[in-house]
Amino acid sequence: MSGSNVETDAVIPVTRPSMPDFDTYVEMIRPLWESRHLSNRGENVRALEEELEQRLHVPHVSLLTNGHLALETAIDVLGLTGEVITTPFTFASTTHALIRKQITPVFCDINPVDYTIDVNKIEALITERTTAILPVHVYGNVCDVEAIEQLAKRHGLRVLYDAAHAFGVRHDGRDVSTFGDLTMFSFHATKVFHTIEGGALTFRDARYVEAIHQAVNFGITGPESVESVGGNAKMNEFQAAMGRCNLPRIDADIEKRKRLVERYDTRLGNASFLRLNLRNERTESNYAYYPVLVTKGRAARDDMMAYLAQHGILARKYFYPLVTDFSCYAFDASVPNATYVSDRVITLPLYPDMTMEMVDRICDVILEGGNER
Ligand code: T4K
Repeated sequence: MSGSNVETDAVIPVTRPSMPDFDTYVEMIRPLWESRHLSNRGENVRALEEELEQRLHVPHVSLLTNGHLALETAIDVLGLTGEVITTPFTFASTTHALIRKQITPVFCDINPVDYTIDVNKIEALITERTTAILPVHVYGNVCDVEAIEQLAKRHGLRVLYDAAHAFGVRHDGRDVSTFGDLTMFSFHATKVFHTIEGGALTFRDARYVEAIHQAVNFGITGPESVESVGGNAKMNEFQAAMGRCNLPRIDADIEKRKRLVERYDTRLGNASFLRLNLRNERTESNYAYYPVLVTKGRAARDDMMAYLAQHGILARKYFYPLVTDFSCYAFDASVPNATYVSDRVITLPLYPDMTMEMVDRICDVILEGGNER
């Protein structure tokens, strides 16, 4: 077999953070040496919240130190208890946040089309202990937000979206930040938009503003007043400065991602042993990830992963194992679609600094070796 190999070609990671111009960042943080205001809602945090409200067309953005603490904070602010219906096809954080807040996760299967929560299976899981639904816009694929809203209304449930993958995604022209009671974003280094580490909660209802401020800063409301038992989940000024440098670059980054995705689609579209991520025509994607399913099954997928690694291509299995199979949990849940997808998925490298030649190299390797697997 010809094709690239690890001896001759550089390693390609699954992702690499997009970085602003170094001097631009230095200029952004230079005033901090003068002001010494490094944390606790400084100028950059307040400015970035406003800039994000404009960018995402959402009335309220609250910044937090990371996406996971944003989820835990949202659970507190919404007053969730009892059971919450969620998906097993996600990063550990989604379920961990529930468990760490003494909530029982109830796992709903995903739909086999876009891998988001199967809205036809939610209702059967609702009990008198259910307080909310926690769906995930996995890979930036938007959940069936209309059906979820109707279900939540009918049963008096809250909706907290995990939009860690969905920064800047629009559905029917509406930004994902505006759905549900609260939406959580991750601004981790590996995300489409990042603040090194970071996260946000977005929402339309102004009464959450004060509740979140208290929850992320020990419940402090003034120099001599502490009104609630909050924690510490504040974003600092260096994180926010990184976000302010990255935000003006985000559209160009998404455009670069789009072109790379189109190339992958063209090159891999006819590979009989793969199933590509189907994009919904109603959704404007951010092209956050490039998942493919190796249709034959888990052994073929694992073989393909090893073969890619031999060629210096460090793909990942986002998300395998399913949360329900983590050794810290081992939940007994019937989630056949999630199991099917998790056993077959590979997320291929995708980040704005990638070149078309790198995509071609990855596709050459896959197409040359794929049929043998
Ligand atoms: N909900 C969902 C659905 C999520 O996907 C996540 C996070 C969360 C909630 C929680 O949000 P945060 O609390 O993280 O804000 C990575 C990320 O660490 C994690 O943020 C992300 N999801 C998850 C999908 O991916 P790992 O364990 O795969 O990261 P790691 O260190 O193996 O890095 C992946 C690749 O990125 C490597 O090839 C190296 C490269 N990389 C990574 C970092 C951290 C860099 O080039 N530079 C870097 O600084 O979890």
